Amino acid sequence: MLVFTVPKRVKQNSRVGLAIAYLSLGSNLGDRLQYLKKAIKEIEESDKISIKKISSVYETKPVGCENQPQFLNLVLEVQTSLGPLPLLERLLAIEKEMGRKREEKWGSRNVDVDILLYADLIVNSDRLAIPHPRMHQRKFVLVPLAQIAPQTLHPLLKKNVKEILEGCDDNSVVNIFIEKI
Ligand code: GSY
Repeated sequence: MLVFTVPKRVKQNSRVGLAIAYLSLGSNLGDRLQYLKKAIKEIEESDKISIKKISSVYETKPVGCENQPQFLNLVLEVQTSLGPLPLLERLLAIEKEMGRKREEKWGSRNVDVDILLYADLIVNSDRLAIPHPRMHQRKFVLVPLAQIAPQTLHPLLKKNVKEILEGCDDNSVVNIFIEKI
């Protein structure tokens, strides 16, 4: 069952039903930059999603799946009139169109797209957890997110992204690979 908890007024423009969400993109197979570019294009061309900000691209060591190639990671700020689940469906469809198979949870991937935050919603369901349950522990997420949204609040931790990054004890190296994709 889908449980939505709305801690306070949903930061959504109720007249037009628009929400700001943050997405994490990663690739560690083949032409990683091309895969990220293609995923960005697919997201931008999606109905009801528009991209507002794009972080730099960072090269990062794999976390949780150590014997794998290095990742390229970035974060997008999007505005969407899709709810969290329809947004997830659209992102999964893009991953699938781009050839991602999700059989292996920690396997290499040509592209992976995760929802980090969706307005100030808290979602806990079998299919979706928002905020992303590990985002506060991962520098490969926090560094690009802090670049484009340092003041954005994590609705569970009640801290902004900059504060979470400063307190994060992941000491993996997250280097800029290219400033502007
Ligand atoms: O959760 C996204 C996939 N992923 C990544 C990633 O995107 N970047 C890094 N550095 N490590 C990762 N481990 C996994 S799983």
